[in-house]
Amino acid sequence: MASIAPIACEQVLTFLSPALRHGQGLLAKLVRSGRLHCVFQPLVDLRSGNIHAHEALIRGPEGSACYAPDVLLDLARREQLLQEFELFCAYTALQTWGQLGTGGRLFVNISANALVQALSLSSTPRLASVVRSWGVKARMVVLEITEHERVADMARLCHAVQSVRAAGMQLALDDFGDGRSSLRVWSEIKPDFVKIDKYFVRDISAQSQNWQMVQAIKGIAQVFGTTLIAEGIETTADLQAMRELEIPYGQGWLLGRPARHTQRATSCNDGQAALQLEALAA
Ligand SMILES: [Ca+2]
Repeated sequence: MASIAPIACEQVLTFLSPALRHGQGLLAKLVRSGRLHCVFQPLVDLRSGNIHAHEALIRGPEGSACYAPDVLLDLARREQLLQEFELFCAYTALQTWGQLGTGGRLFVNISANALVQALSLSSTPRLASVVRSWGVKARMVVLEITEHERVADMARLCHAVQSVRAAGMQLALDDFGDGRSSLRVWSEIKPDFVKIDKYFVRDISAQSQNWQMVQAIKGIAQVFGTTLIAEGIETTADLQAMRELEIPYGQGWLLGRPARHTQRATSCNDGQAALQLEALAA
C-alpha cells in the first residue's frame, strides 16, 4: 500500500503551523514529501481473544535511518517542531484509518502538551467534524496521552480532556510506570484506559516484584474505574501471567506486530488462532 498521498498530506498540513509547512530541516521535508506512513498494532481482549482495537504508529521511509519513530521524534525536537509533528502523526493516523475503512477502534498517540496545542489551534466541533470527514467515528477514537515532557499546565490539560470527551472520544494514559507517565495525570484526567508499561510485563513470571506492582496498579484502576491494558506481551508466559492477574487487554509482539493492514493475531489462546477479525466491525 502506498504512503499517504501528497494531496492528503496537504489536507493534514493545512491544520498545522507554518514552521512545519515551510521548514527546511530533514523532518519537515519528510513530512511534506508524503514519505511517512502509519502501521497498526492490535490490542487484544485477553479473555475472548478478539481484537479490541489497533494502535497507530508512525514510520519513516523503509530501509532508511528515519524508519523508527524515536528517530523522527528526535529530529522533530531538534527542528523545534515536536508538537506540530505529533499533531501531524495523529491526523495522519486518523486519515489512514479512514482510508482503510475497517471501522474498528483506533488508539492514537499524542502528548499532553500537543493535545493542549491542538485544541488551542482548532475548536472541538471543528476537530470532531474533521475526524468525521475522514470517515472515522469519534466514539471509535481513543487518544493515548504520553508525557514526553512534564505536563506544563495541568489546568489546561484538564480543559483539553473535557473537550476531547465532549467530542465523543475516549482517553488512555500511555506507558504507565515508566517514570514519565504519572499517577497525578491518572487522577486528574481519569482516563478510560491505562496502558501498563512493558517494563512491568516482560518476563513477569520471573519477577515477583513486578507481579506485585501490577496487582497494585490493578488496585488503583479499581479506585478510578479504569480499564487496564498490558503492553509488551512477548511470550506465552507473559500472556499467562496477565490472564492470571485478570488484566483484560494486552498488546505485544506475541499478539500481533505493527503492520500496514489490520491483522489477525495468532497466539492469544496458547497458539490457537482464535482472534476474530469480525471484532473490528464494531
Ligand atoms: Ca502508545
